[in-house]
Amino acid sequence: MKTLNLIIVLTVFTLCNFGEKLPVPADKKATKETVILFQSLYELKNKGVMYGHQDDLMYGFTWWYEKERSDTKELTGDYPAVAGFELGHIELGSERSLDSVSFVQIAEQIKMHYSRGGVITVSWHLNNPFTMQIRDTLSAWPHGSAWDVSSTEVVSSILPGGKYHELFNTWLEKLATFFIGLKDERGIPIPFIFRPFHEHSGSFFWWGTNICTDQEYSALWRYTVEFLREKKNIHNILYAYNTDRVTSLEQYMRGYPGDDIIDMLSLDMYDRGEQFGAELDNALGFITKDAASRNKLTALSETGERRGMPDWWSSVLLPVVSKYPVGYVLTWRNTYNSKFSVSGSPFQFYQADFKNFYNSARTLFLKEVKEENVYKRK
Ligand code: BMA
Repeated sequence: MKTLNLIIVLTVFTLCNFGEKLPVPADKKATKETVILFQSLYELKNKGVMYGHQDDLMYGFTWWYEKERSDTKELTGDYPAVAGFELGHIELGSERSLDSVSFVQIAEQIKMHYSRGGVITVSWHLNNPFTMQIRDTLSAWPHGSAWDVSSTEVVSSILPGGKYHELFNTWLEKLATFFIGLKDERGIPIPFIFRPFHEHSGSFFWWGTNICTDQEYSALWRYTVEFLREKKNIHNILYAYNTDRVTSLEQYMRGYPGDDIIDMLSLDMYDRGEQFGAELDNALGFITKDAASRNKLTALSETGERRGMPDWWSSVLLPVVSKYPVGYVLTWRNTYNSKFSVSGSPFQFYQADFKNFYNSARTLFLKEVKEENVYKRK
């Protein structure tokens, strides 16, 4: 009887412990800090939603690269928890991104945000490697850019065996070199979320649903991750799968590269009108549910307010993201425009309501996330 009791106690103990075990990143060789970041974010998504802002640390509506400056901080007194950065044109060997931001300065701010205890996410609007090669004297935007969807041969041309496969490898080499440079002062690689080939369900980038097959899209993802992970030995990246607006899980998952590649299921959705709240609710409902079943992170990785709506943050965005375990919401860049310096920032329009969003117990900005010590837990 005693032995039976002991067995029962031990079994219950083991099951409880097993139940508490936190999931790990897809990369089996992920660095210690990357595993801890993954697990911190996994738990944090049940506590609140982090606020993220693209290029927040690089420029604002009325200023350009001033080291400690941030539009978010100017409004709320705190930095965003998640800082977004864009690497478009790194593949060309350029010194500056497609948004004219210096890559050296991007690396500086990534290190800075990491040292402050914040979370980093990186996007990549890479050029079109296929159409870029076509001589076109009348060429005008979007010729050769990420937005050039004039050919359906792009993805197949850069996969192994394709005409531009070697060219694509040189692009990945340049990307890898930048990633390898992201180290802290002790030489420890800085963990970050990478969200390439984003908004797959749309057809406005050359990797979109109607421009390549689902198999090609998945192969592109797998090739890229394996290149960085296996060939370049980079193990400080969490990979975010991403689509634009979707109405079903089936649509969301088209081209999904696999749980051994992906760490985060993310969605981009901008408010284009009345139906947004219900559509976002529906999509976040099935995405967060599926993410839970796969032990993955979640995010609303790009969103933006409805034009002319001063209380969008508290009346539209917050109620929906509060319903689900969404890791972070990120709003896109405050495009620098010298004319705003004179006329004031367009941010002023929703300032008061952004503060409501900031003050909500559901939202997390940098100070709250810093306390969580997301890279180094006790
Ligand atoms: C887009 C726009 C572009 C920009 C790109 C990459 O959505 O903001 O102007 O070049 O993101 O940041």
